[in-house]
Amino acid sequence: MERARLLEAMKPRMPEKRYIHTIGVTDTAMTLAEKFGQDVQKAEVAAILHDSCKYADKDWMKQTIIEQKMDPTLLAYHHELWHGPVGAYVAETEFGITDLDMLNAIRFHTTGRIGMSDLEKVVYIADMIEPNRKFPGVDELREAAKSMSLEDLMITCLSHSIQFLMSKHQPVFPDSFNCYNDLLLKKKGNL
Ligand code: DGI
Ligand code: FE
Ligand code: FE
Repeated sequence: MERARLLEAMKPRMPEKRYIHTIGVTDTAMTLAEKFGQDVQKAEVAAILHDSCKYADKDWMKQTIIEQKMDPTLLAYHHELWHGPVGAYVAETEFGITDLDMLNAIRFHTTGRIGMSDLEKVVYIADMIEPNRKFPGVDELREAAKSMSLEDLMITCLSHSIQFLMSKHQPVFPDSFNCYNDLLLKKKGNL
């Protein structure tokens, strides 16, 4: 079975706590995909693979970003931002994922981006609200997930992340701000 095979492949790549998070994201992403009319199997596989590079070697990730001609801006920002784009590369090259939507869901799961697809939003939100996450405000986000539209939920989760980073005076990757503005302007009907 694809799920079992892929989950087994994640085990040696991460500590147990992250593996448990991966299962939580997977189940949450499947529930959200079902709720919001998205492909449940695509959500499942993208979620299983989303943090495959969370503990990858930093120098190797840096080299991959350069060699694969990924956004060079990434290198100026915290290495935490590298595991999504590099994870998408690994999903394609090591796990044979060819579906662009699934690859983008992995690629942009940390930052969001302009023009996110619904599948990308599902994985982004699942990553934040899966049952093992513990941070102030997470219960409110879980509650919001019960009633809000996918768009409003994405705006709520993203603005929580951006505000958290800003409260600690950490740099915010431009894709996150651009995503935030894109979602709000589309909601207003200006785009
Ligand atoms: O990999 P996870 O922990 O499951 O979640 P994630 O992929 O959303 O990564 C969260 C980490 O990334 C967290 O330590 C905050 C950091 N992060 C997310 N967006 C930004 C960021 N750090 C900086 N400096 N700038 C960002 O825009
Ligand atoms: Fe992540
Ligand atoms: Fe994650």
